Amino acid sequence: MYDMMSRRMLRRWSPLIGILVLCAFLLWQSGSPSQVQESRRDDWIPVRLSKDQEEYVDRRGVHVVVGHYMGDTSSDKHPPNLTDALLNTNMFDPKPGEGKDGSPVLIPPHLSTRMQQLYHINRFNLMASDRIPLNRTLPDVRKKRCRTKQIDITGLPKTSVIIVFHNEAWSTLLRTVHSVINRSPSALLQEIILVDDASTRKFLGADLDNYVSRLSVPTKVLRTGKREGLVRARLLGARSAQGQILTFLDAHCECTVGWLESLVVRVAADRKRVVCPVIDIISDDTFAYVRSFELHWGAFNWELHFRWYTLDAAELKKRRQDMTQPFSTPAMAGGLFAMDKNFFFELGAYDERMEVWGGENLELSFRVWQCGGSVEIAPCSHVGHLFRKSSPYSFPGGVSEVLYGNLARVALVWMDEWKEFYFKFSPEAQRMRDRQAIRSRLELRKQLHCHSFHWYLGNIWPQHFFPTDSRFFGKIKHKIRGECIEKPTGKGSLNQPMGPAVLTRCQDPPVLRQMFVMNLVGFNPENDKGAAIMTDESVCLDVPMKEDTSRILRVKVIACSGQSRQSWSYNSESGALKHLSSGLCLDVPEDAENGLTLNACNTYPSQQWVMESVPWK
Ligand code: UD2
Ligand code: MN
Repeated sequence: MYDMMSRRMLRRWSPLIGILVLCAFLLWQSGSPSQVQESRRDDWIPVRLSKDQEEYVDRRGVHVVVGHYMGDTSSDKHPPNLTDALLNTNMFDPKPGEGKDGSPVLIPPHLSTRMQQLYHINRFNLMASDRIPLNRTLPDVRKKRCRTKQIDITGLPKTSVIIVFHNEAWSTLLRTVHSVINRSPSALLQEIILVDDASTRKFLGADLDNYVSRLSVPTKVLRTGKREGLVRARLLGARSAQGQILTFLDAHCECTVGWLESLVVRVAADRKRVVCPVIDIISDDTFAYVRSFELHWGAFNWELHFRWYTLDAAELKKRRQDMTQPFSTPAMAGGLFAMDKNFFFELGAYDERMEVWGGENLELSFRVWQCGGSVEIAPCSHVGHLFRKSSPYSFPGGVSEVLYGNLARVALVWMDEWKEFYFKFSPEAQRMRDRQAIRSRLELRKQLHCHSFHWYLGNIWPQHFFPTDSRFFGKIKHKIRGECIEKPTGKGSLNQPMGPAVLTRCQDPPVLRQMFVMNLVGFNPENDKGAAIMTDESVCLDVPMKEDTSRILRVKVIACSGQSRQSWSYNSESGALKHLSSGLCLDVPEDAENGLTLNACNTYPSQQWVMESVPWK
């Protein structure tokens, strides 16, 4: 499905992805159910695996891949023996107690061939899903303080829950619906609106209509008629909603107790708030419910791919005072949020020219922040979402055209001069740039008197690693060798790029992996305040100091932390790059292939660097 997406990307990452997927598989195979349950604690940390993939790793090393893997596996194109008859059969066959309390489903070995065949239909373990009852129980995964803190729901407005889907499995779709009904206060639930985006599965027709007509909460199925994509499908749902608040969910979610109260109470108190739950993980292999880490917030990288980042030290300190308090996030994942209905429409709803999948989450995040609202995560609201490694459905118009067309729109309408930065380094988006009709969205932005993207970066995401006018942006070149510092391809425990800072041949035209950003304050040799040397994915040049200082100090690329050991200053006259906490200078050792080092500052050519600016707009 995502096959045309990005061969370039894939070629680079496929060995790594393969290994990690295999590890995940082997670990799941070897893990007993109790092990998986044990790991449902605060010790889950989100890590970035590759451009389009997120992964969670617990402290014992269990991997769960949870992002969008846009892969070109040949079986994607030729699913094994998936006949129309099979695709159109509802195989829901619940076994009492299966998946109880969010526990994993273990398929008996004699069914594994069948299980693997069915996996291709939705790109998750359909057989496992079909064995779990629609009203399976889930643990209360909230923090203790969330459980004891009662939310008074009297007088709170009602919400319409909107779920769009294209060819979703019966069991995942209806388990979403039942989890909403079972675990929401009925006083807050106006209705459930299912929007069928031109599904072709037979069981999603009259059978679904009949089924929902008997539910205890008013539930309707709207149908787009032709494939519209998730944006226009959600719009159809939103326009027909009766509730004062809109709550969106993907069609493969499971809500846990307290999820809705924590969202609604925040929107009710300030109608310009967009409130997201913490998104937990439903395993695509076992359907185990895995609690995720609460201390992350959403943003994006230089290529406008959504990313989770961990809270920095200052934020953490603030949060520690009350871990139940919602915290703001520069961007939302996109699928799960509550928002005042009138505010949604006043603000321009969604960009109707966005197709199928992708980009709408950033577009809405930018629009909300830049035009006077806010986006936050409510840590007492937990909803599980089934993350898949690849998308099971078609992308009419072409994967690349669809995704980069959507992202080009985001950049053109909201990112001001940073759109040039994006297009300069994203040829896929550049190709879509001139095809976008955006006049009405620009008019909307003007009418709403929205802030600039400069304001957004500075005020909403001060930790950002994008170039600005007051920052150096470009290559860091070794004067004598003529080579450039490059970001490592290895991944750290938080799955941001991590490894030694190495020198490689300077690329022209410039490439993102050789590009660094540094506040210009660091250029002043008189001013020893120093600055971080950052690059894409929020990583920085760092020197983990050793106790034994007689050992060689290697310079690494590690997640930016704001710590002093990531502070540098540059002397443009001598060419020295000084590491402030040690007072040592960046040097190239004999074994340069093992990475750069720190040494006592001297005037030798090996310590001379040229900061070579690259225009970014
Ligand atoms: C994430 C979001 C998703 C959306 C997407 C970017 C979460 C958990 N999920 O990807 O909501 O913001 O990023 O666009 O934050 N669908 C349609 N018609 C289509 C395509 C999809 O109705 O043409 C439905 C689909 O059945 C599902 C929902 O839209 O219910 C989201 O799609 P997804 O689950 O493939 O997206 P996901 O979770 O990978
Ligand atoms: Mn989804």
